[in-house]
Amino acid sequence: MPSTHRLYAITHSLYSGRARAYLIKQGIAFRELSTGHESFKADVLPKAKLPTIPTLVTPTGEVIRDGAAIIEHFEAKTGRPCRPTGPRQRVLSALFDVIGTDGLLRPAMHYRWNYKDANLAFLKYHFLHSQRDLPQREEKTEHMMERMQNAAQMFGVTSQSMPIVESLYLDFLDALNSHFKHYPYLLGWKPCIGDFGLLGPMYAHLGRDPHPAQIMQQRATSVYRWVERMNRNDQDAPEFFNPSSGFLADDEIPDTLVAVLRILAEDFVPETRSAAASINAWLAKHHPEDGAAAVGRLAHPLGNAEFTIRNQTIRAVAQPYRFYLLQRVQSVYEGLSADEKLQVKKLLDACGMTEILTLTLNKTLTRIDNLEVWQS
Ligand SMILES: N[C@@H](CCC(=O)N[C@@H](CS)C(=O)NCC(=O)O)C(=O)O
Repeated sequence: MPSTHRLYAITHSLYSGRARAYLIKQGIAFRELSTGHESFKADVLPKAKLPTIPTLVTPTGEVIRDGAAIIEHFEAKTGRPCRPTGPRQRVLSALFDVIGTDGLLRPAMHYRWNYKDANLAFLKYHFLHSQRDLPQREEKTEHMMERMQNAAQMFGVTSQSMPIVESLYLDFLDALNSHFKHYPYLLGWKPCIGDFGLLGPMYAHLGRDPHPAQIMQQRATSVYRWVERMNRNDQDAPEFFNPSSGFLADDEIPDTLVAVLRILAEDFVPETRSAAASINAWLAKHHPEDGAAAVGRLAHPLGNAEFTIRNQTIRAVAQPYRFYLLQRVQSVYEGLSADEKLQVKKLLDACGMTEILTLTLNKTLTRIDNLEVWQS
């Protein structure tokens, strides 16, 4: 029996970056393998249900597919070191997890696939080497890369929307850079769940592909340092001369973080509102049974979100996974006392994010046997 965890992942994958950083930060020993490894199809996939990465195999053989589930597996066993206890910090940590996992796919896909001159050779290396050296490796690589190139368009990047996608991302990057000049992590001196979610798009795509990595290095060095820091086991904060430990005291939320969220709210809120309406219309029409798969290859397309930001209409695929994670934010809020709810509402008002508390689907999403499924 193997004595260490196996993480099926790959360097250039968005969701892998989130789980990998968690394992590194928590000091959990693991060996990373690509899904091209023969053990994946034979031993792991039957239990993982979908061929997505990251997928973890524990030393006892348990298979956990999905980054959020991998992190939850360890958090539940170790007293939740990455979940803040203060109500405001707890809500923002969970919110950054949703935004990172689902809210920044547009700039991530755009800066990867729409700057081919700078990025293509680098990407080709990674897509090619995620597979074993079998006869059809070249054709398979072409096919995989072609499929992913449509992703930018699916998430709403067109020649008309491109300038808005870029200006929104650069405003966000500048604001995040101002925050990381003051603190090494989102909520102070150690990473919270939200740091790991946010790292997804900020590592493999925006912090590592040649063109966006150069933007980050040159324009937002403190963000670039955070990306590096999130992939190291220690605190890695030598530029802070009086470092503390833990989350900020007294449930403090720095103004710099409010400024970041105000920018993120510009598309996150209207997109979530429209995606909820679209998926709810799909639910009303299709009445999926309890237990039916809600995401991934087993699900049918559920429609699009359409919304206008900075005078530009954007049309992007509506994904239930956003609501799977948003449910967590909403359930943290529901569990608070009346006084705590007031504090959180005041904070979300300042961030332009209050509406996310009430944007829900008409069915719940839950996880059974490594799949997100619908439930009444
Ligand atoms: N909800 C999953 C999504 C994972 C996911 O979609 N991963 C991508 C790579 S970044 C993948 O495996 N795509 C392959 C496919 O969908 O066939 C998670 O958060 O782990």
